[in-house]
Amino acid sequence: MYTKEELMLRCIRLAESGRGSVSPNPMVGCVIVRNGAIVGEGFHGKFGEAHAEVNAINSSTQDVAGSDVYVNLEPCSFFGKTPPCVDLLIRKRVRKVYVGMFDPNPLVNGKGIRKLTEAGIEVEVGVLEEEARKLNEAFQKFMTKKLPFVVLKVAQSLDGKIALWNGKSKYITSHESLVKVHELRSRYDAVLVGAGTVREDDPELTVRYAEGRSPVRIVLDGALSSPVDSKVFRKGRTIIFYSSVSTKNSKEAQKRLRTLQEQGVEMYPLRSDSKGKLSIQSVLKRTAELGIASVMVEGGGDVFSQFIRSGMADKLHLFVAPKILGRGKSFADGIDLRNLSESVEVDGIVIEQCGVDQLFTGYFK
Ligand code: AOF
Ligand code: ZN
Repeated sequence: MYTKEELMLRCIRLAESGRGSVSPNPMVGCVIVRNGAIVGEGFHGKFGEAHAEVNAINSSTQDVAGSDVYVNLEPCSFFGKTPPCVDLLIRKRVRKVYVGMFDPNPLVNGKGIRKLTEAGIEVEVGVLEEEARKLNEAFQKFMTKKLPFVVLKVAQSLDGKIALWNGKSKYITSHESLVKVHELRSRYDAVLVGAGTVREDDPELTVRYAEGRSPVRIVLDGALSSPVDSKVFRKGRTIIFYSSVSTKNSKEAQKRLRTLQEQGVEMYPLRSDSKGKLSIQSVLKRTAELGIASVMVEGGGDVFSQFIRSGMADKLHLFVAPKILGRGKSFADGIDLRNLSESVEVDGIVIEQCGVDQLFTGYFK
């Protein structure tokens, strides 16, 4: 006999198989149990395709009438790209549905559970709720705030430097950390860097040292100053956000704009301050409108500081290499506080070893 927690954990593991291909939909897994045995299981595998419950029912080796259904997200109750899962569960006359968490999608949010209950199906909500929420933390933010989940990925030395005084920063951390970074890139919808990082490091921002697909690349380039032959513009989907104001009267910027467009780069003008610095709020709003539910920010220092100052960063992955770089740049140099009481707090830090480095993961309060 399995416990309900074991079965929900199985749903979460199954759900993770959809990572990288279901966004901006949530990751969902489903297990069907009859007389104490698992008779069917499935997961949502691709955006626009069948939901976890449908796949689990279709995979079942037995009639599912009278069975217990485990699913990490409340079954949906509306016609989206697919018909409502609750209708299917009711039609199949299942006995009880164990749910990890409510669906934050306002089109569902409690309606799925109500419909099941009204049809006489028992429902228990909140099995491994914390784990279920963590799995779909990006979906939760995207659904409720209409903004992407924002993760800062920083690599620094023991003395807190992300680059030398002359800007050199490639590579501070170990090979194991590099592999981990590529794994992280494969999890998030997009990675974002500032034009300075494109100029200094010429990164590809693809997934090469881990399994999985490469993310969309986003470059914040207010003045459109990135070299048009940068690696980030060569393959895959790349987006540039630039300032409509600071590029308007520059012939040079207009020329780059056309060249990059011809290269297939997606270009979007945004609001900026008088110096051409883009508003983080408009960057994120536009990103969400493009259907991108999570973004990992990879630098540089100005960009990290801007995101922290905006209060719109959700999560931090901080790699710390056992080295001292001396005079150099920190990822938070752009934050200028007068009182310790204003310090930015990071919650629930977990520390992992990555080769000789340590990875600190936590959440901005
Ligand atoms: C479920 N099971 O496996 C998933 C659910 O456009 P659609 O039809 O794919 O609907 C997407 C919405 O359905 C999504 O925003 C979320 O509310 C829910 N996702 N629900 O019962 C699943 N992926
Ligand atoms: Zn569904």
